Amino acid sequence: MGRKLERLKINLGPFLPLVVQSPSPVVDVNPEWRSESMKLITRADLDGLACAVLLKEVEIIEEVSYVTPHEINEGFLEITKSHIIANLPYDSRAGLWFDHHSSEGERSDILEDFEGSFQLAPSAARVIFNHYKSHRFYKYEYLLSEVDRIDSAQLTQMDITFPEGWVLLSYILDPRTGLGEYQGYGINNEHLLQRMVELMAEYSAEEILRMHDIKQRVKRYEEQEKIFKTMLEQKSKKEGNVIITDTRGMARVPNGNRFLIYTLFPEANISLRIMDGKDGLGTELAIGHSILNRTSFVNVGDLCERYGGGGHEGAGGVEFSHDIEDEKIQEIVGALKD
Ligand SMILES: [Mn+2]
Repeated sequence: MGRKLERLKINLGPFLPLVVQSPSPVVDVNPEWRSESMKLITRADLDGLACAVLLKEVEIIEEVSYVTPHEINEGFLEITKSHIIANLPYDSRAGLWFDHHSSEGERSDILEDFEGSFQLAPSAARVIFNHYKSHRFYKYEYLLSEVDRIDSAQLTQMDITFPEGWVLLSYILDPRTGLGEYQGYGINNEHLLQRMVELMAEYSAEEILRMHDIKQRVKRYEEQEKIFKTMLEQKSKKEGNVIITDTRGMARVPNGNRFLIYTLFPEANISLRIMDGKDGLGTELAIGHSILNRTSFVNVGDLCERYGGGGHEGAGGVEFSHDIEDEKIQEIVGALKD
């Protein structure tokens, strides 16, 4: 983050001078100030859904679509001034943009007077909350505090092994947990994401978890988690402070909670996952700081960049187009050691 970020942080856009000057923390931006309806593009995780819930309170949202950061960066999506992008990378064609990912703050192509807001907040939903300061958001205070905690991975061991409430819902919805690939649910994932926005505005997490379509997924999550845990135990070892999980050569690698590995090795502070590349070609590495033992000083993004990959301080990855030699892996493990 450089000077660019500082400027973005104080640039609240041309519509909010009153908010900035007001001594009161509660100023409702007139929700009717934008009369045309907007289309929201957001990420398919709990933060992205929370962005949709909040924006529906203050804007006229006629459609919500869920895309990946990659799809935005490719530039093939049709994006116009009537689109709002939330919890995803910047695109200058959009009418409004809300995000909190630090890598976006370093971009040099972001227009100074873009509409919306960028802050280094724990969640994109929090950025939207701070931007509109609407009294309509008050009923979501608990949801917001949980989304903040989940999106910035401020989780406890219990949140990982015995998740409840919004934490459990976040795992079930997160594409990284891999439940979406499973067929046979009453409603498909696309449909569920659309319905979740309405459910989150009306019901508590406990009430949503008691609904039939969600219960099916919780059951599936719990079954899958046992298989995933067994796989992790069989395929992982600890070298000093480093956890190494090697799933190369496995016909089918089970998916599951990406934080589970840190509960199995609470004394380690960083993990390295070695996998076969996509379509069985090459090798992929994924590296991440433990969220339960936050003592690693390794800048994972920088390390991955040295091998042709990327990421941010706490997590990153590298893809090799060939089978990687053990020597190179040992070199990387060496760099991860305290
Ligand atoms: Mn987010």
